[in-house]
Amino acid sequence: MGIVVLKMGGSVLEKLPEDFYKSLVELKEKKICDPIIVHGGGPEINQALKQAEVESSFVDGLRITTEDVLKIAEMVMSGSINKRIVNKLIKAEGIAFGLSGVDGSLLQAEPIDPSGKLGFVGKVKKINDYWLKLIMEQGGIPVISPIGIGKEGIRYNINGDMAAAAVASSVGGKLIFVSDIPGVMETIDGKQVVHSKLTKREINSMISSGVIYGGMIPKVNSAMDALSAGVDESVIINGVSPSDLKDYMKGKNIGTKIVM
Ligand code: X2W
Repeated sequence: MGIVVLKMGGSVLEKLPEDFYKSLVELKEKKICDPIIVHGGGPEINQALKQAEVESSFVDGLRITTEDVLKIAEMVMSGSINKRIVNKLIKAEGIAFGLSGVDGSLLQAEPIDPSGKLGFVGKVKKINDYWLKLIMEQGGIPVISPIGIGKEGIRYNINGDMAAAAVASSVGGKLIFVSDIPGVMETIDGKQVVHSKLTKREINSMISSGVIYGGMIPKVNSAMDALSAGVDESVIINGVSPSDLKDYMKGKNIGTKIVM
């Protein structure tokens, strides 16, 4: 049974139907795959920061993380979102374990920018995937919040896409970016088409021409990084359509595959 790491970003979380969680539980029970969830939470962190009147800004898609920002990011992702996903999986009659990268030193991190300009933004240095294997062997689905732990107990805010790519590289699984669109789309001769496969070169030219833009850029970049780090397959699929995940697992041509 192959491992599948699913990255669920903050903007898609509330849109995923109950059926999506049921499909995940079923795939695990039928031993079709072993899912691991890595989630984000950008929009909810924004909201909580606004409420707390804490300023934050982004550099190249990464949130500059002061001590105050880190506290709120951890509270929102490890405290609230993580437990909500676990709850949804349990409601779908699955076994789910929520853990942050701090628990069991799961995501060992270091500053992404040694100059310190980004504050407590981390990148994954090493993964203690022993815990993930233990949970999976006992029938559980691990749900990971991307807060990492470094030297002397310093915690780091890690971009969710990057954390998911690191987990997938470490456990040697497929990496699925769960989105609310069917994949990378383009209008050709007045018709919207979904690209079923894109190479690194094609992606770079689509970024330069503006076909791939905004939040899709970090996604495709993380997908490409994951491939370079040894992940066998990276794909963007639509989680809002209940059949897409199952169809993808059945080997149908679903979503956009990113290849070298
Ligand atoms: C992200 C973590 C959450 C995230 C942040 O603070 O927003 C950094 O930027 P999405 O919903 O997957 O975008 N961390 C360092 O990645 O959320």
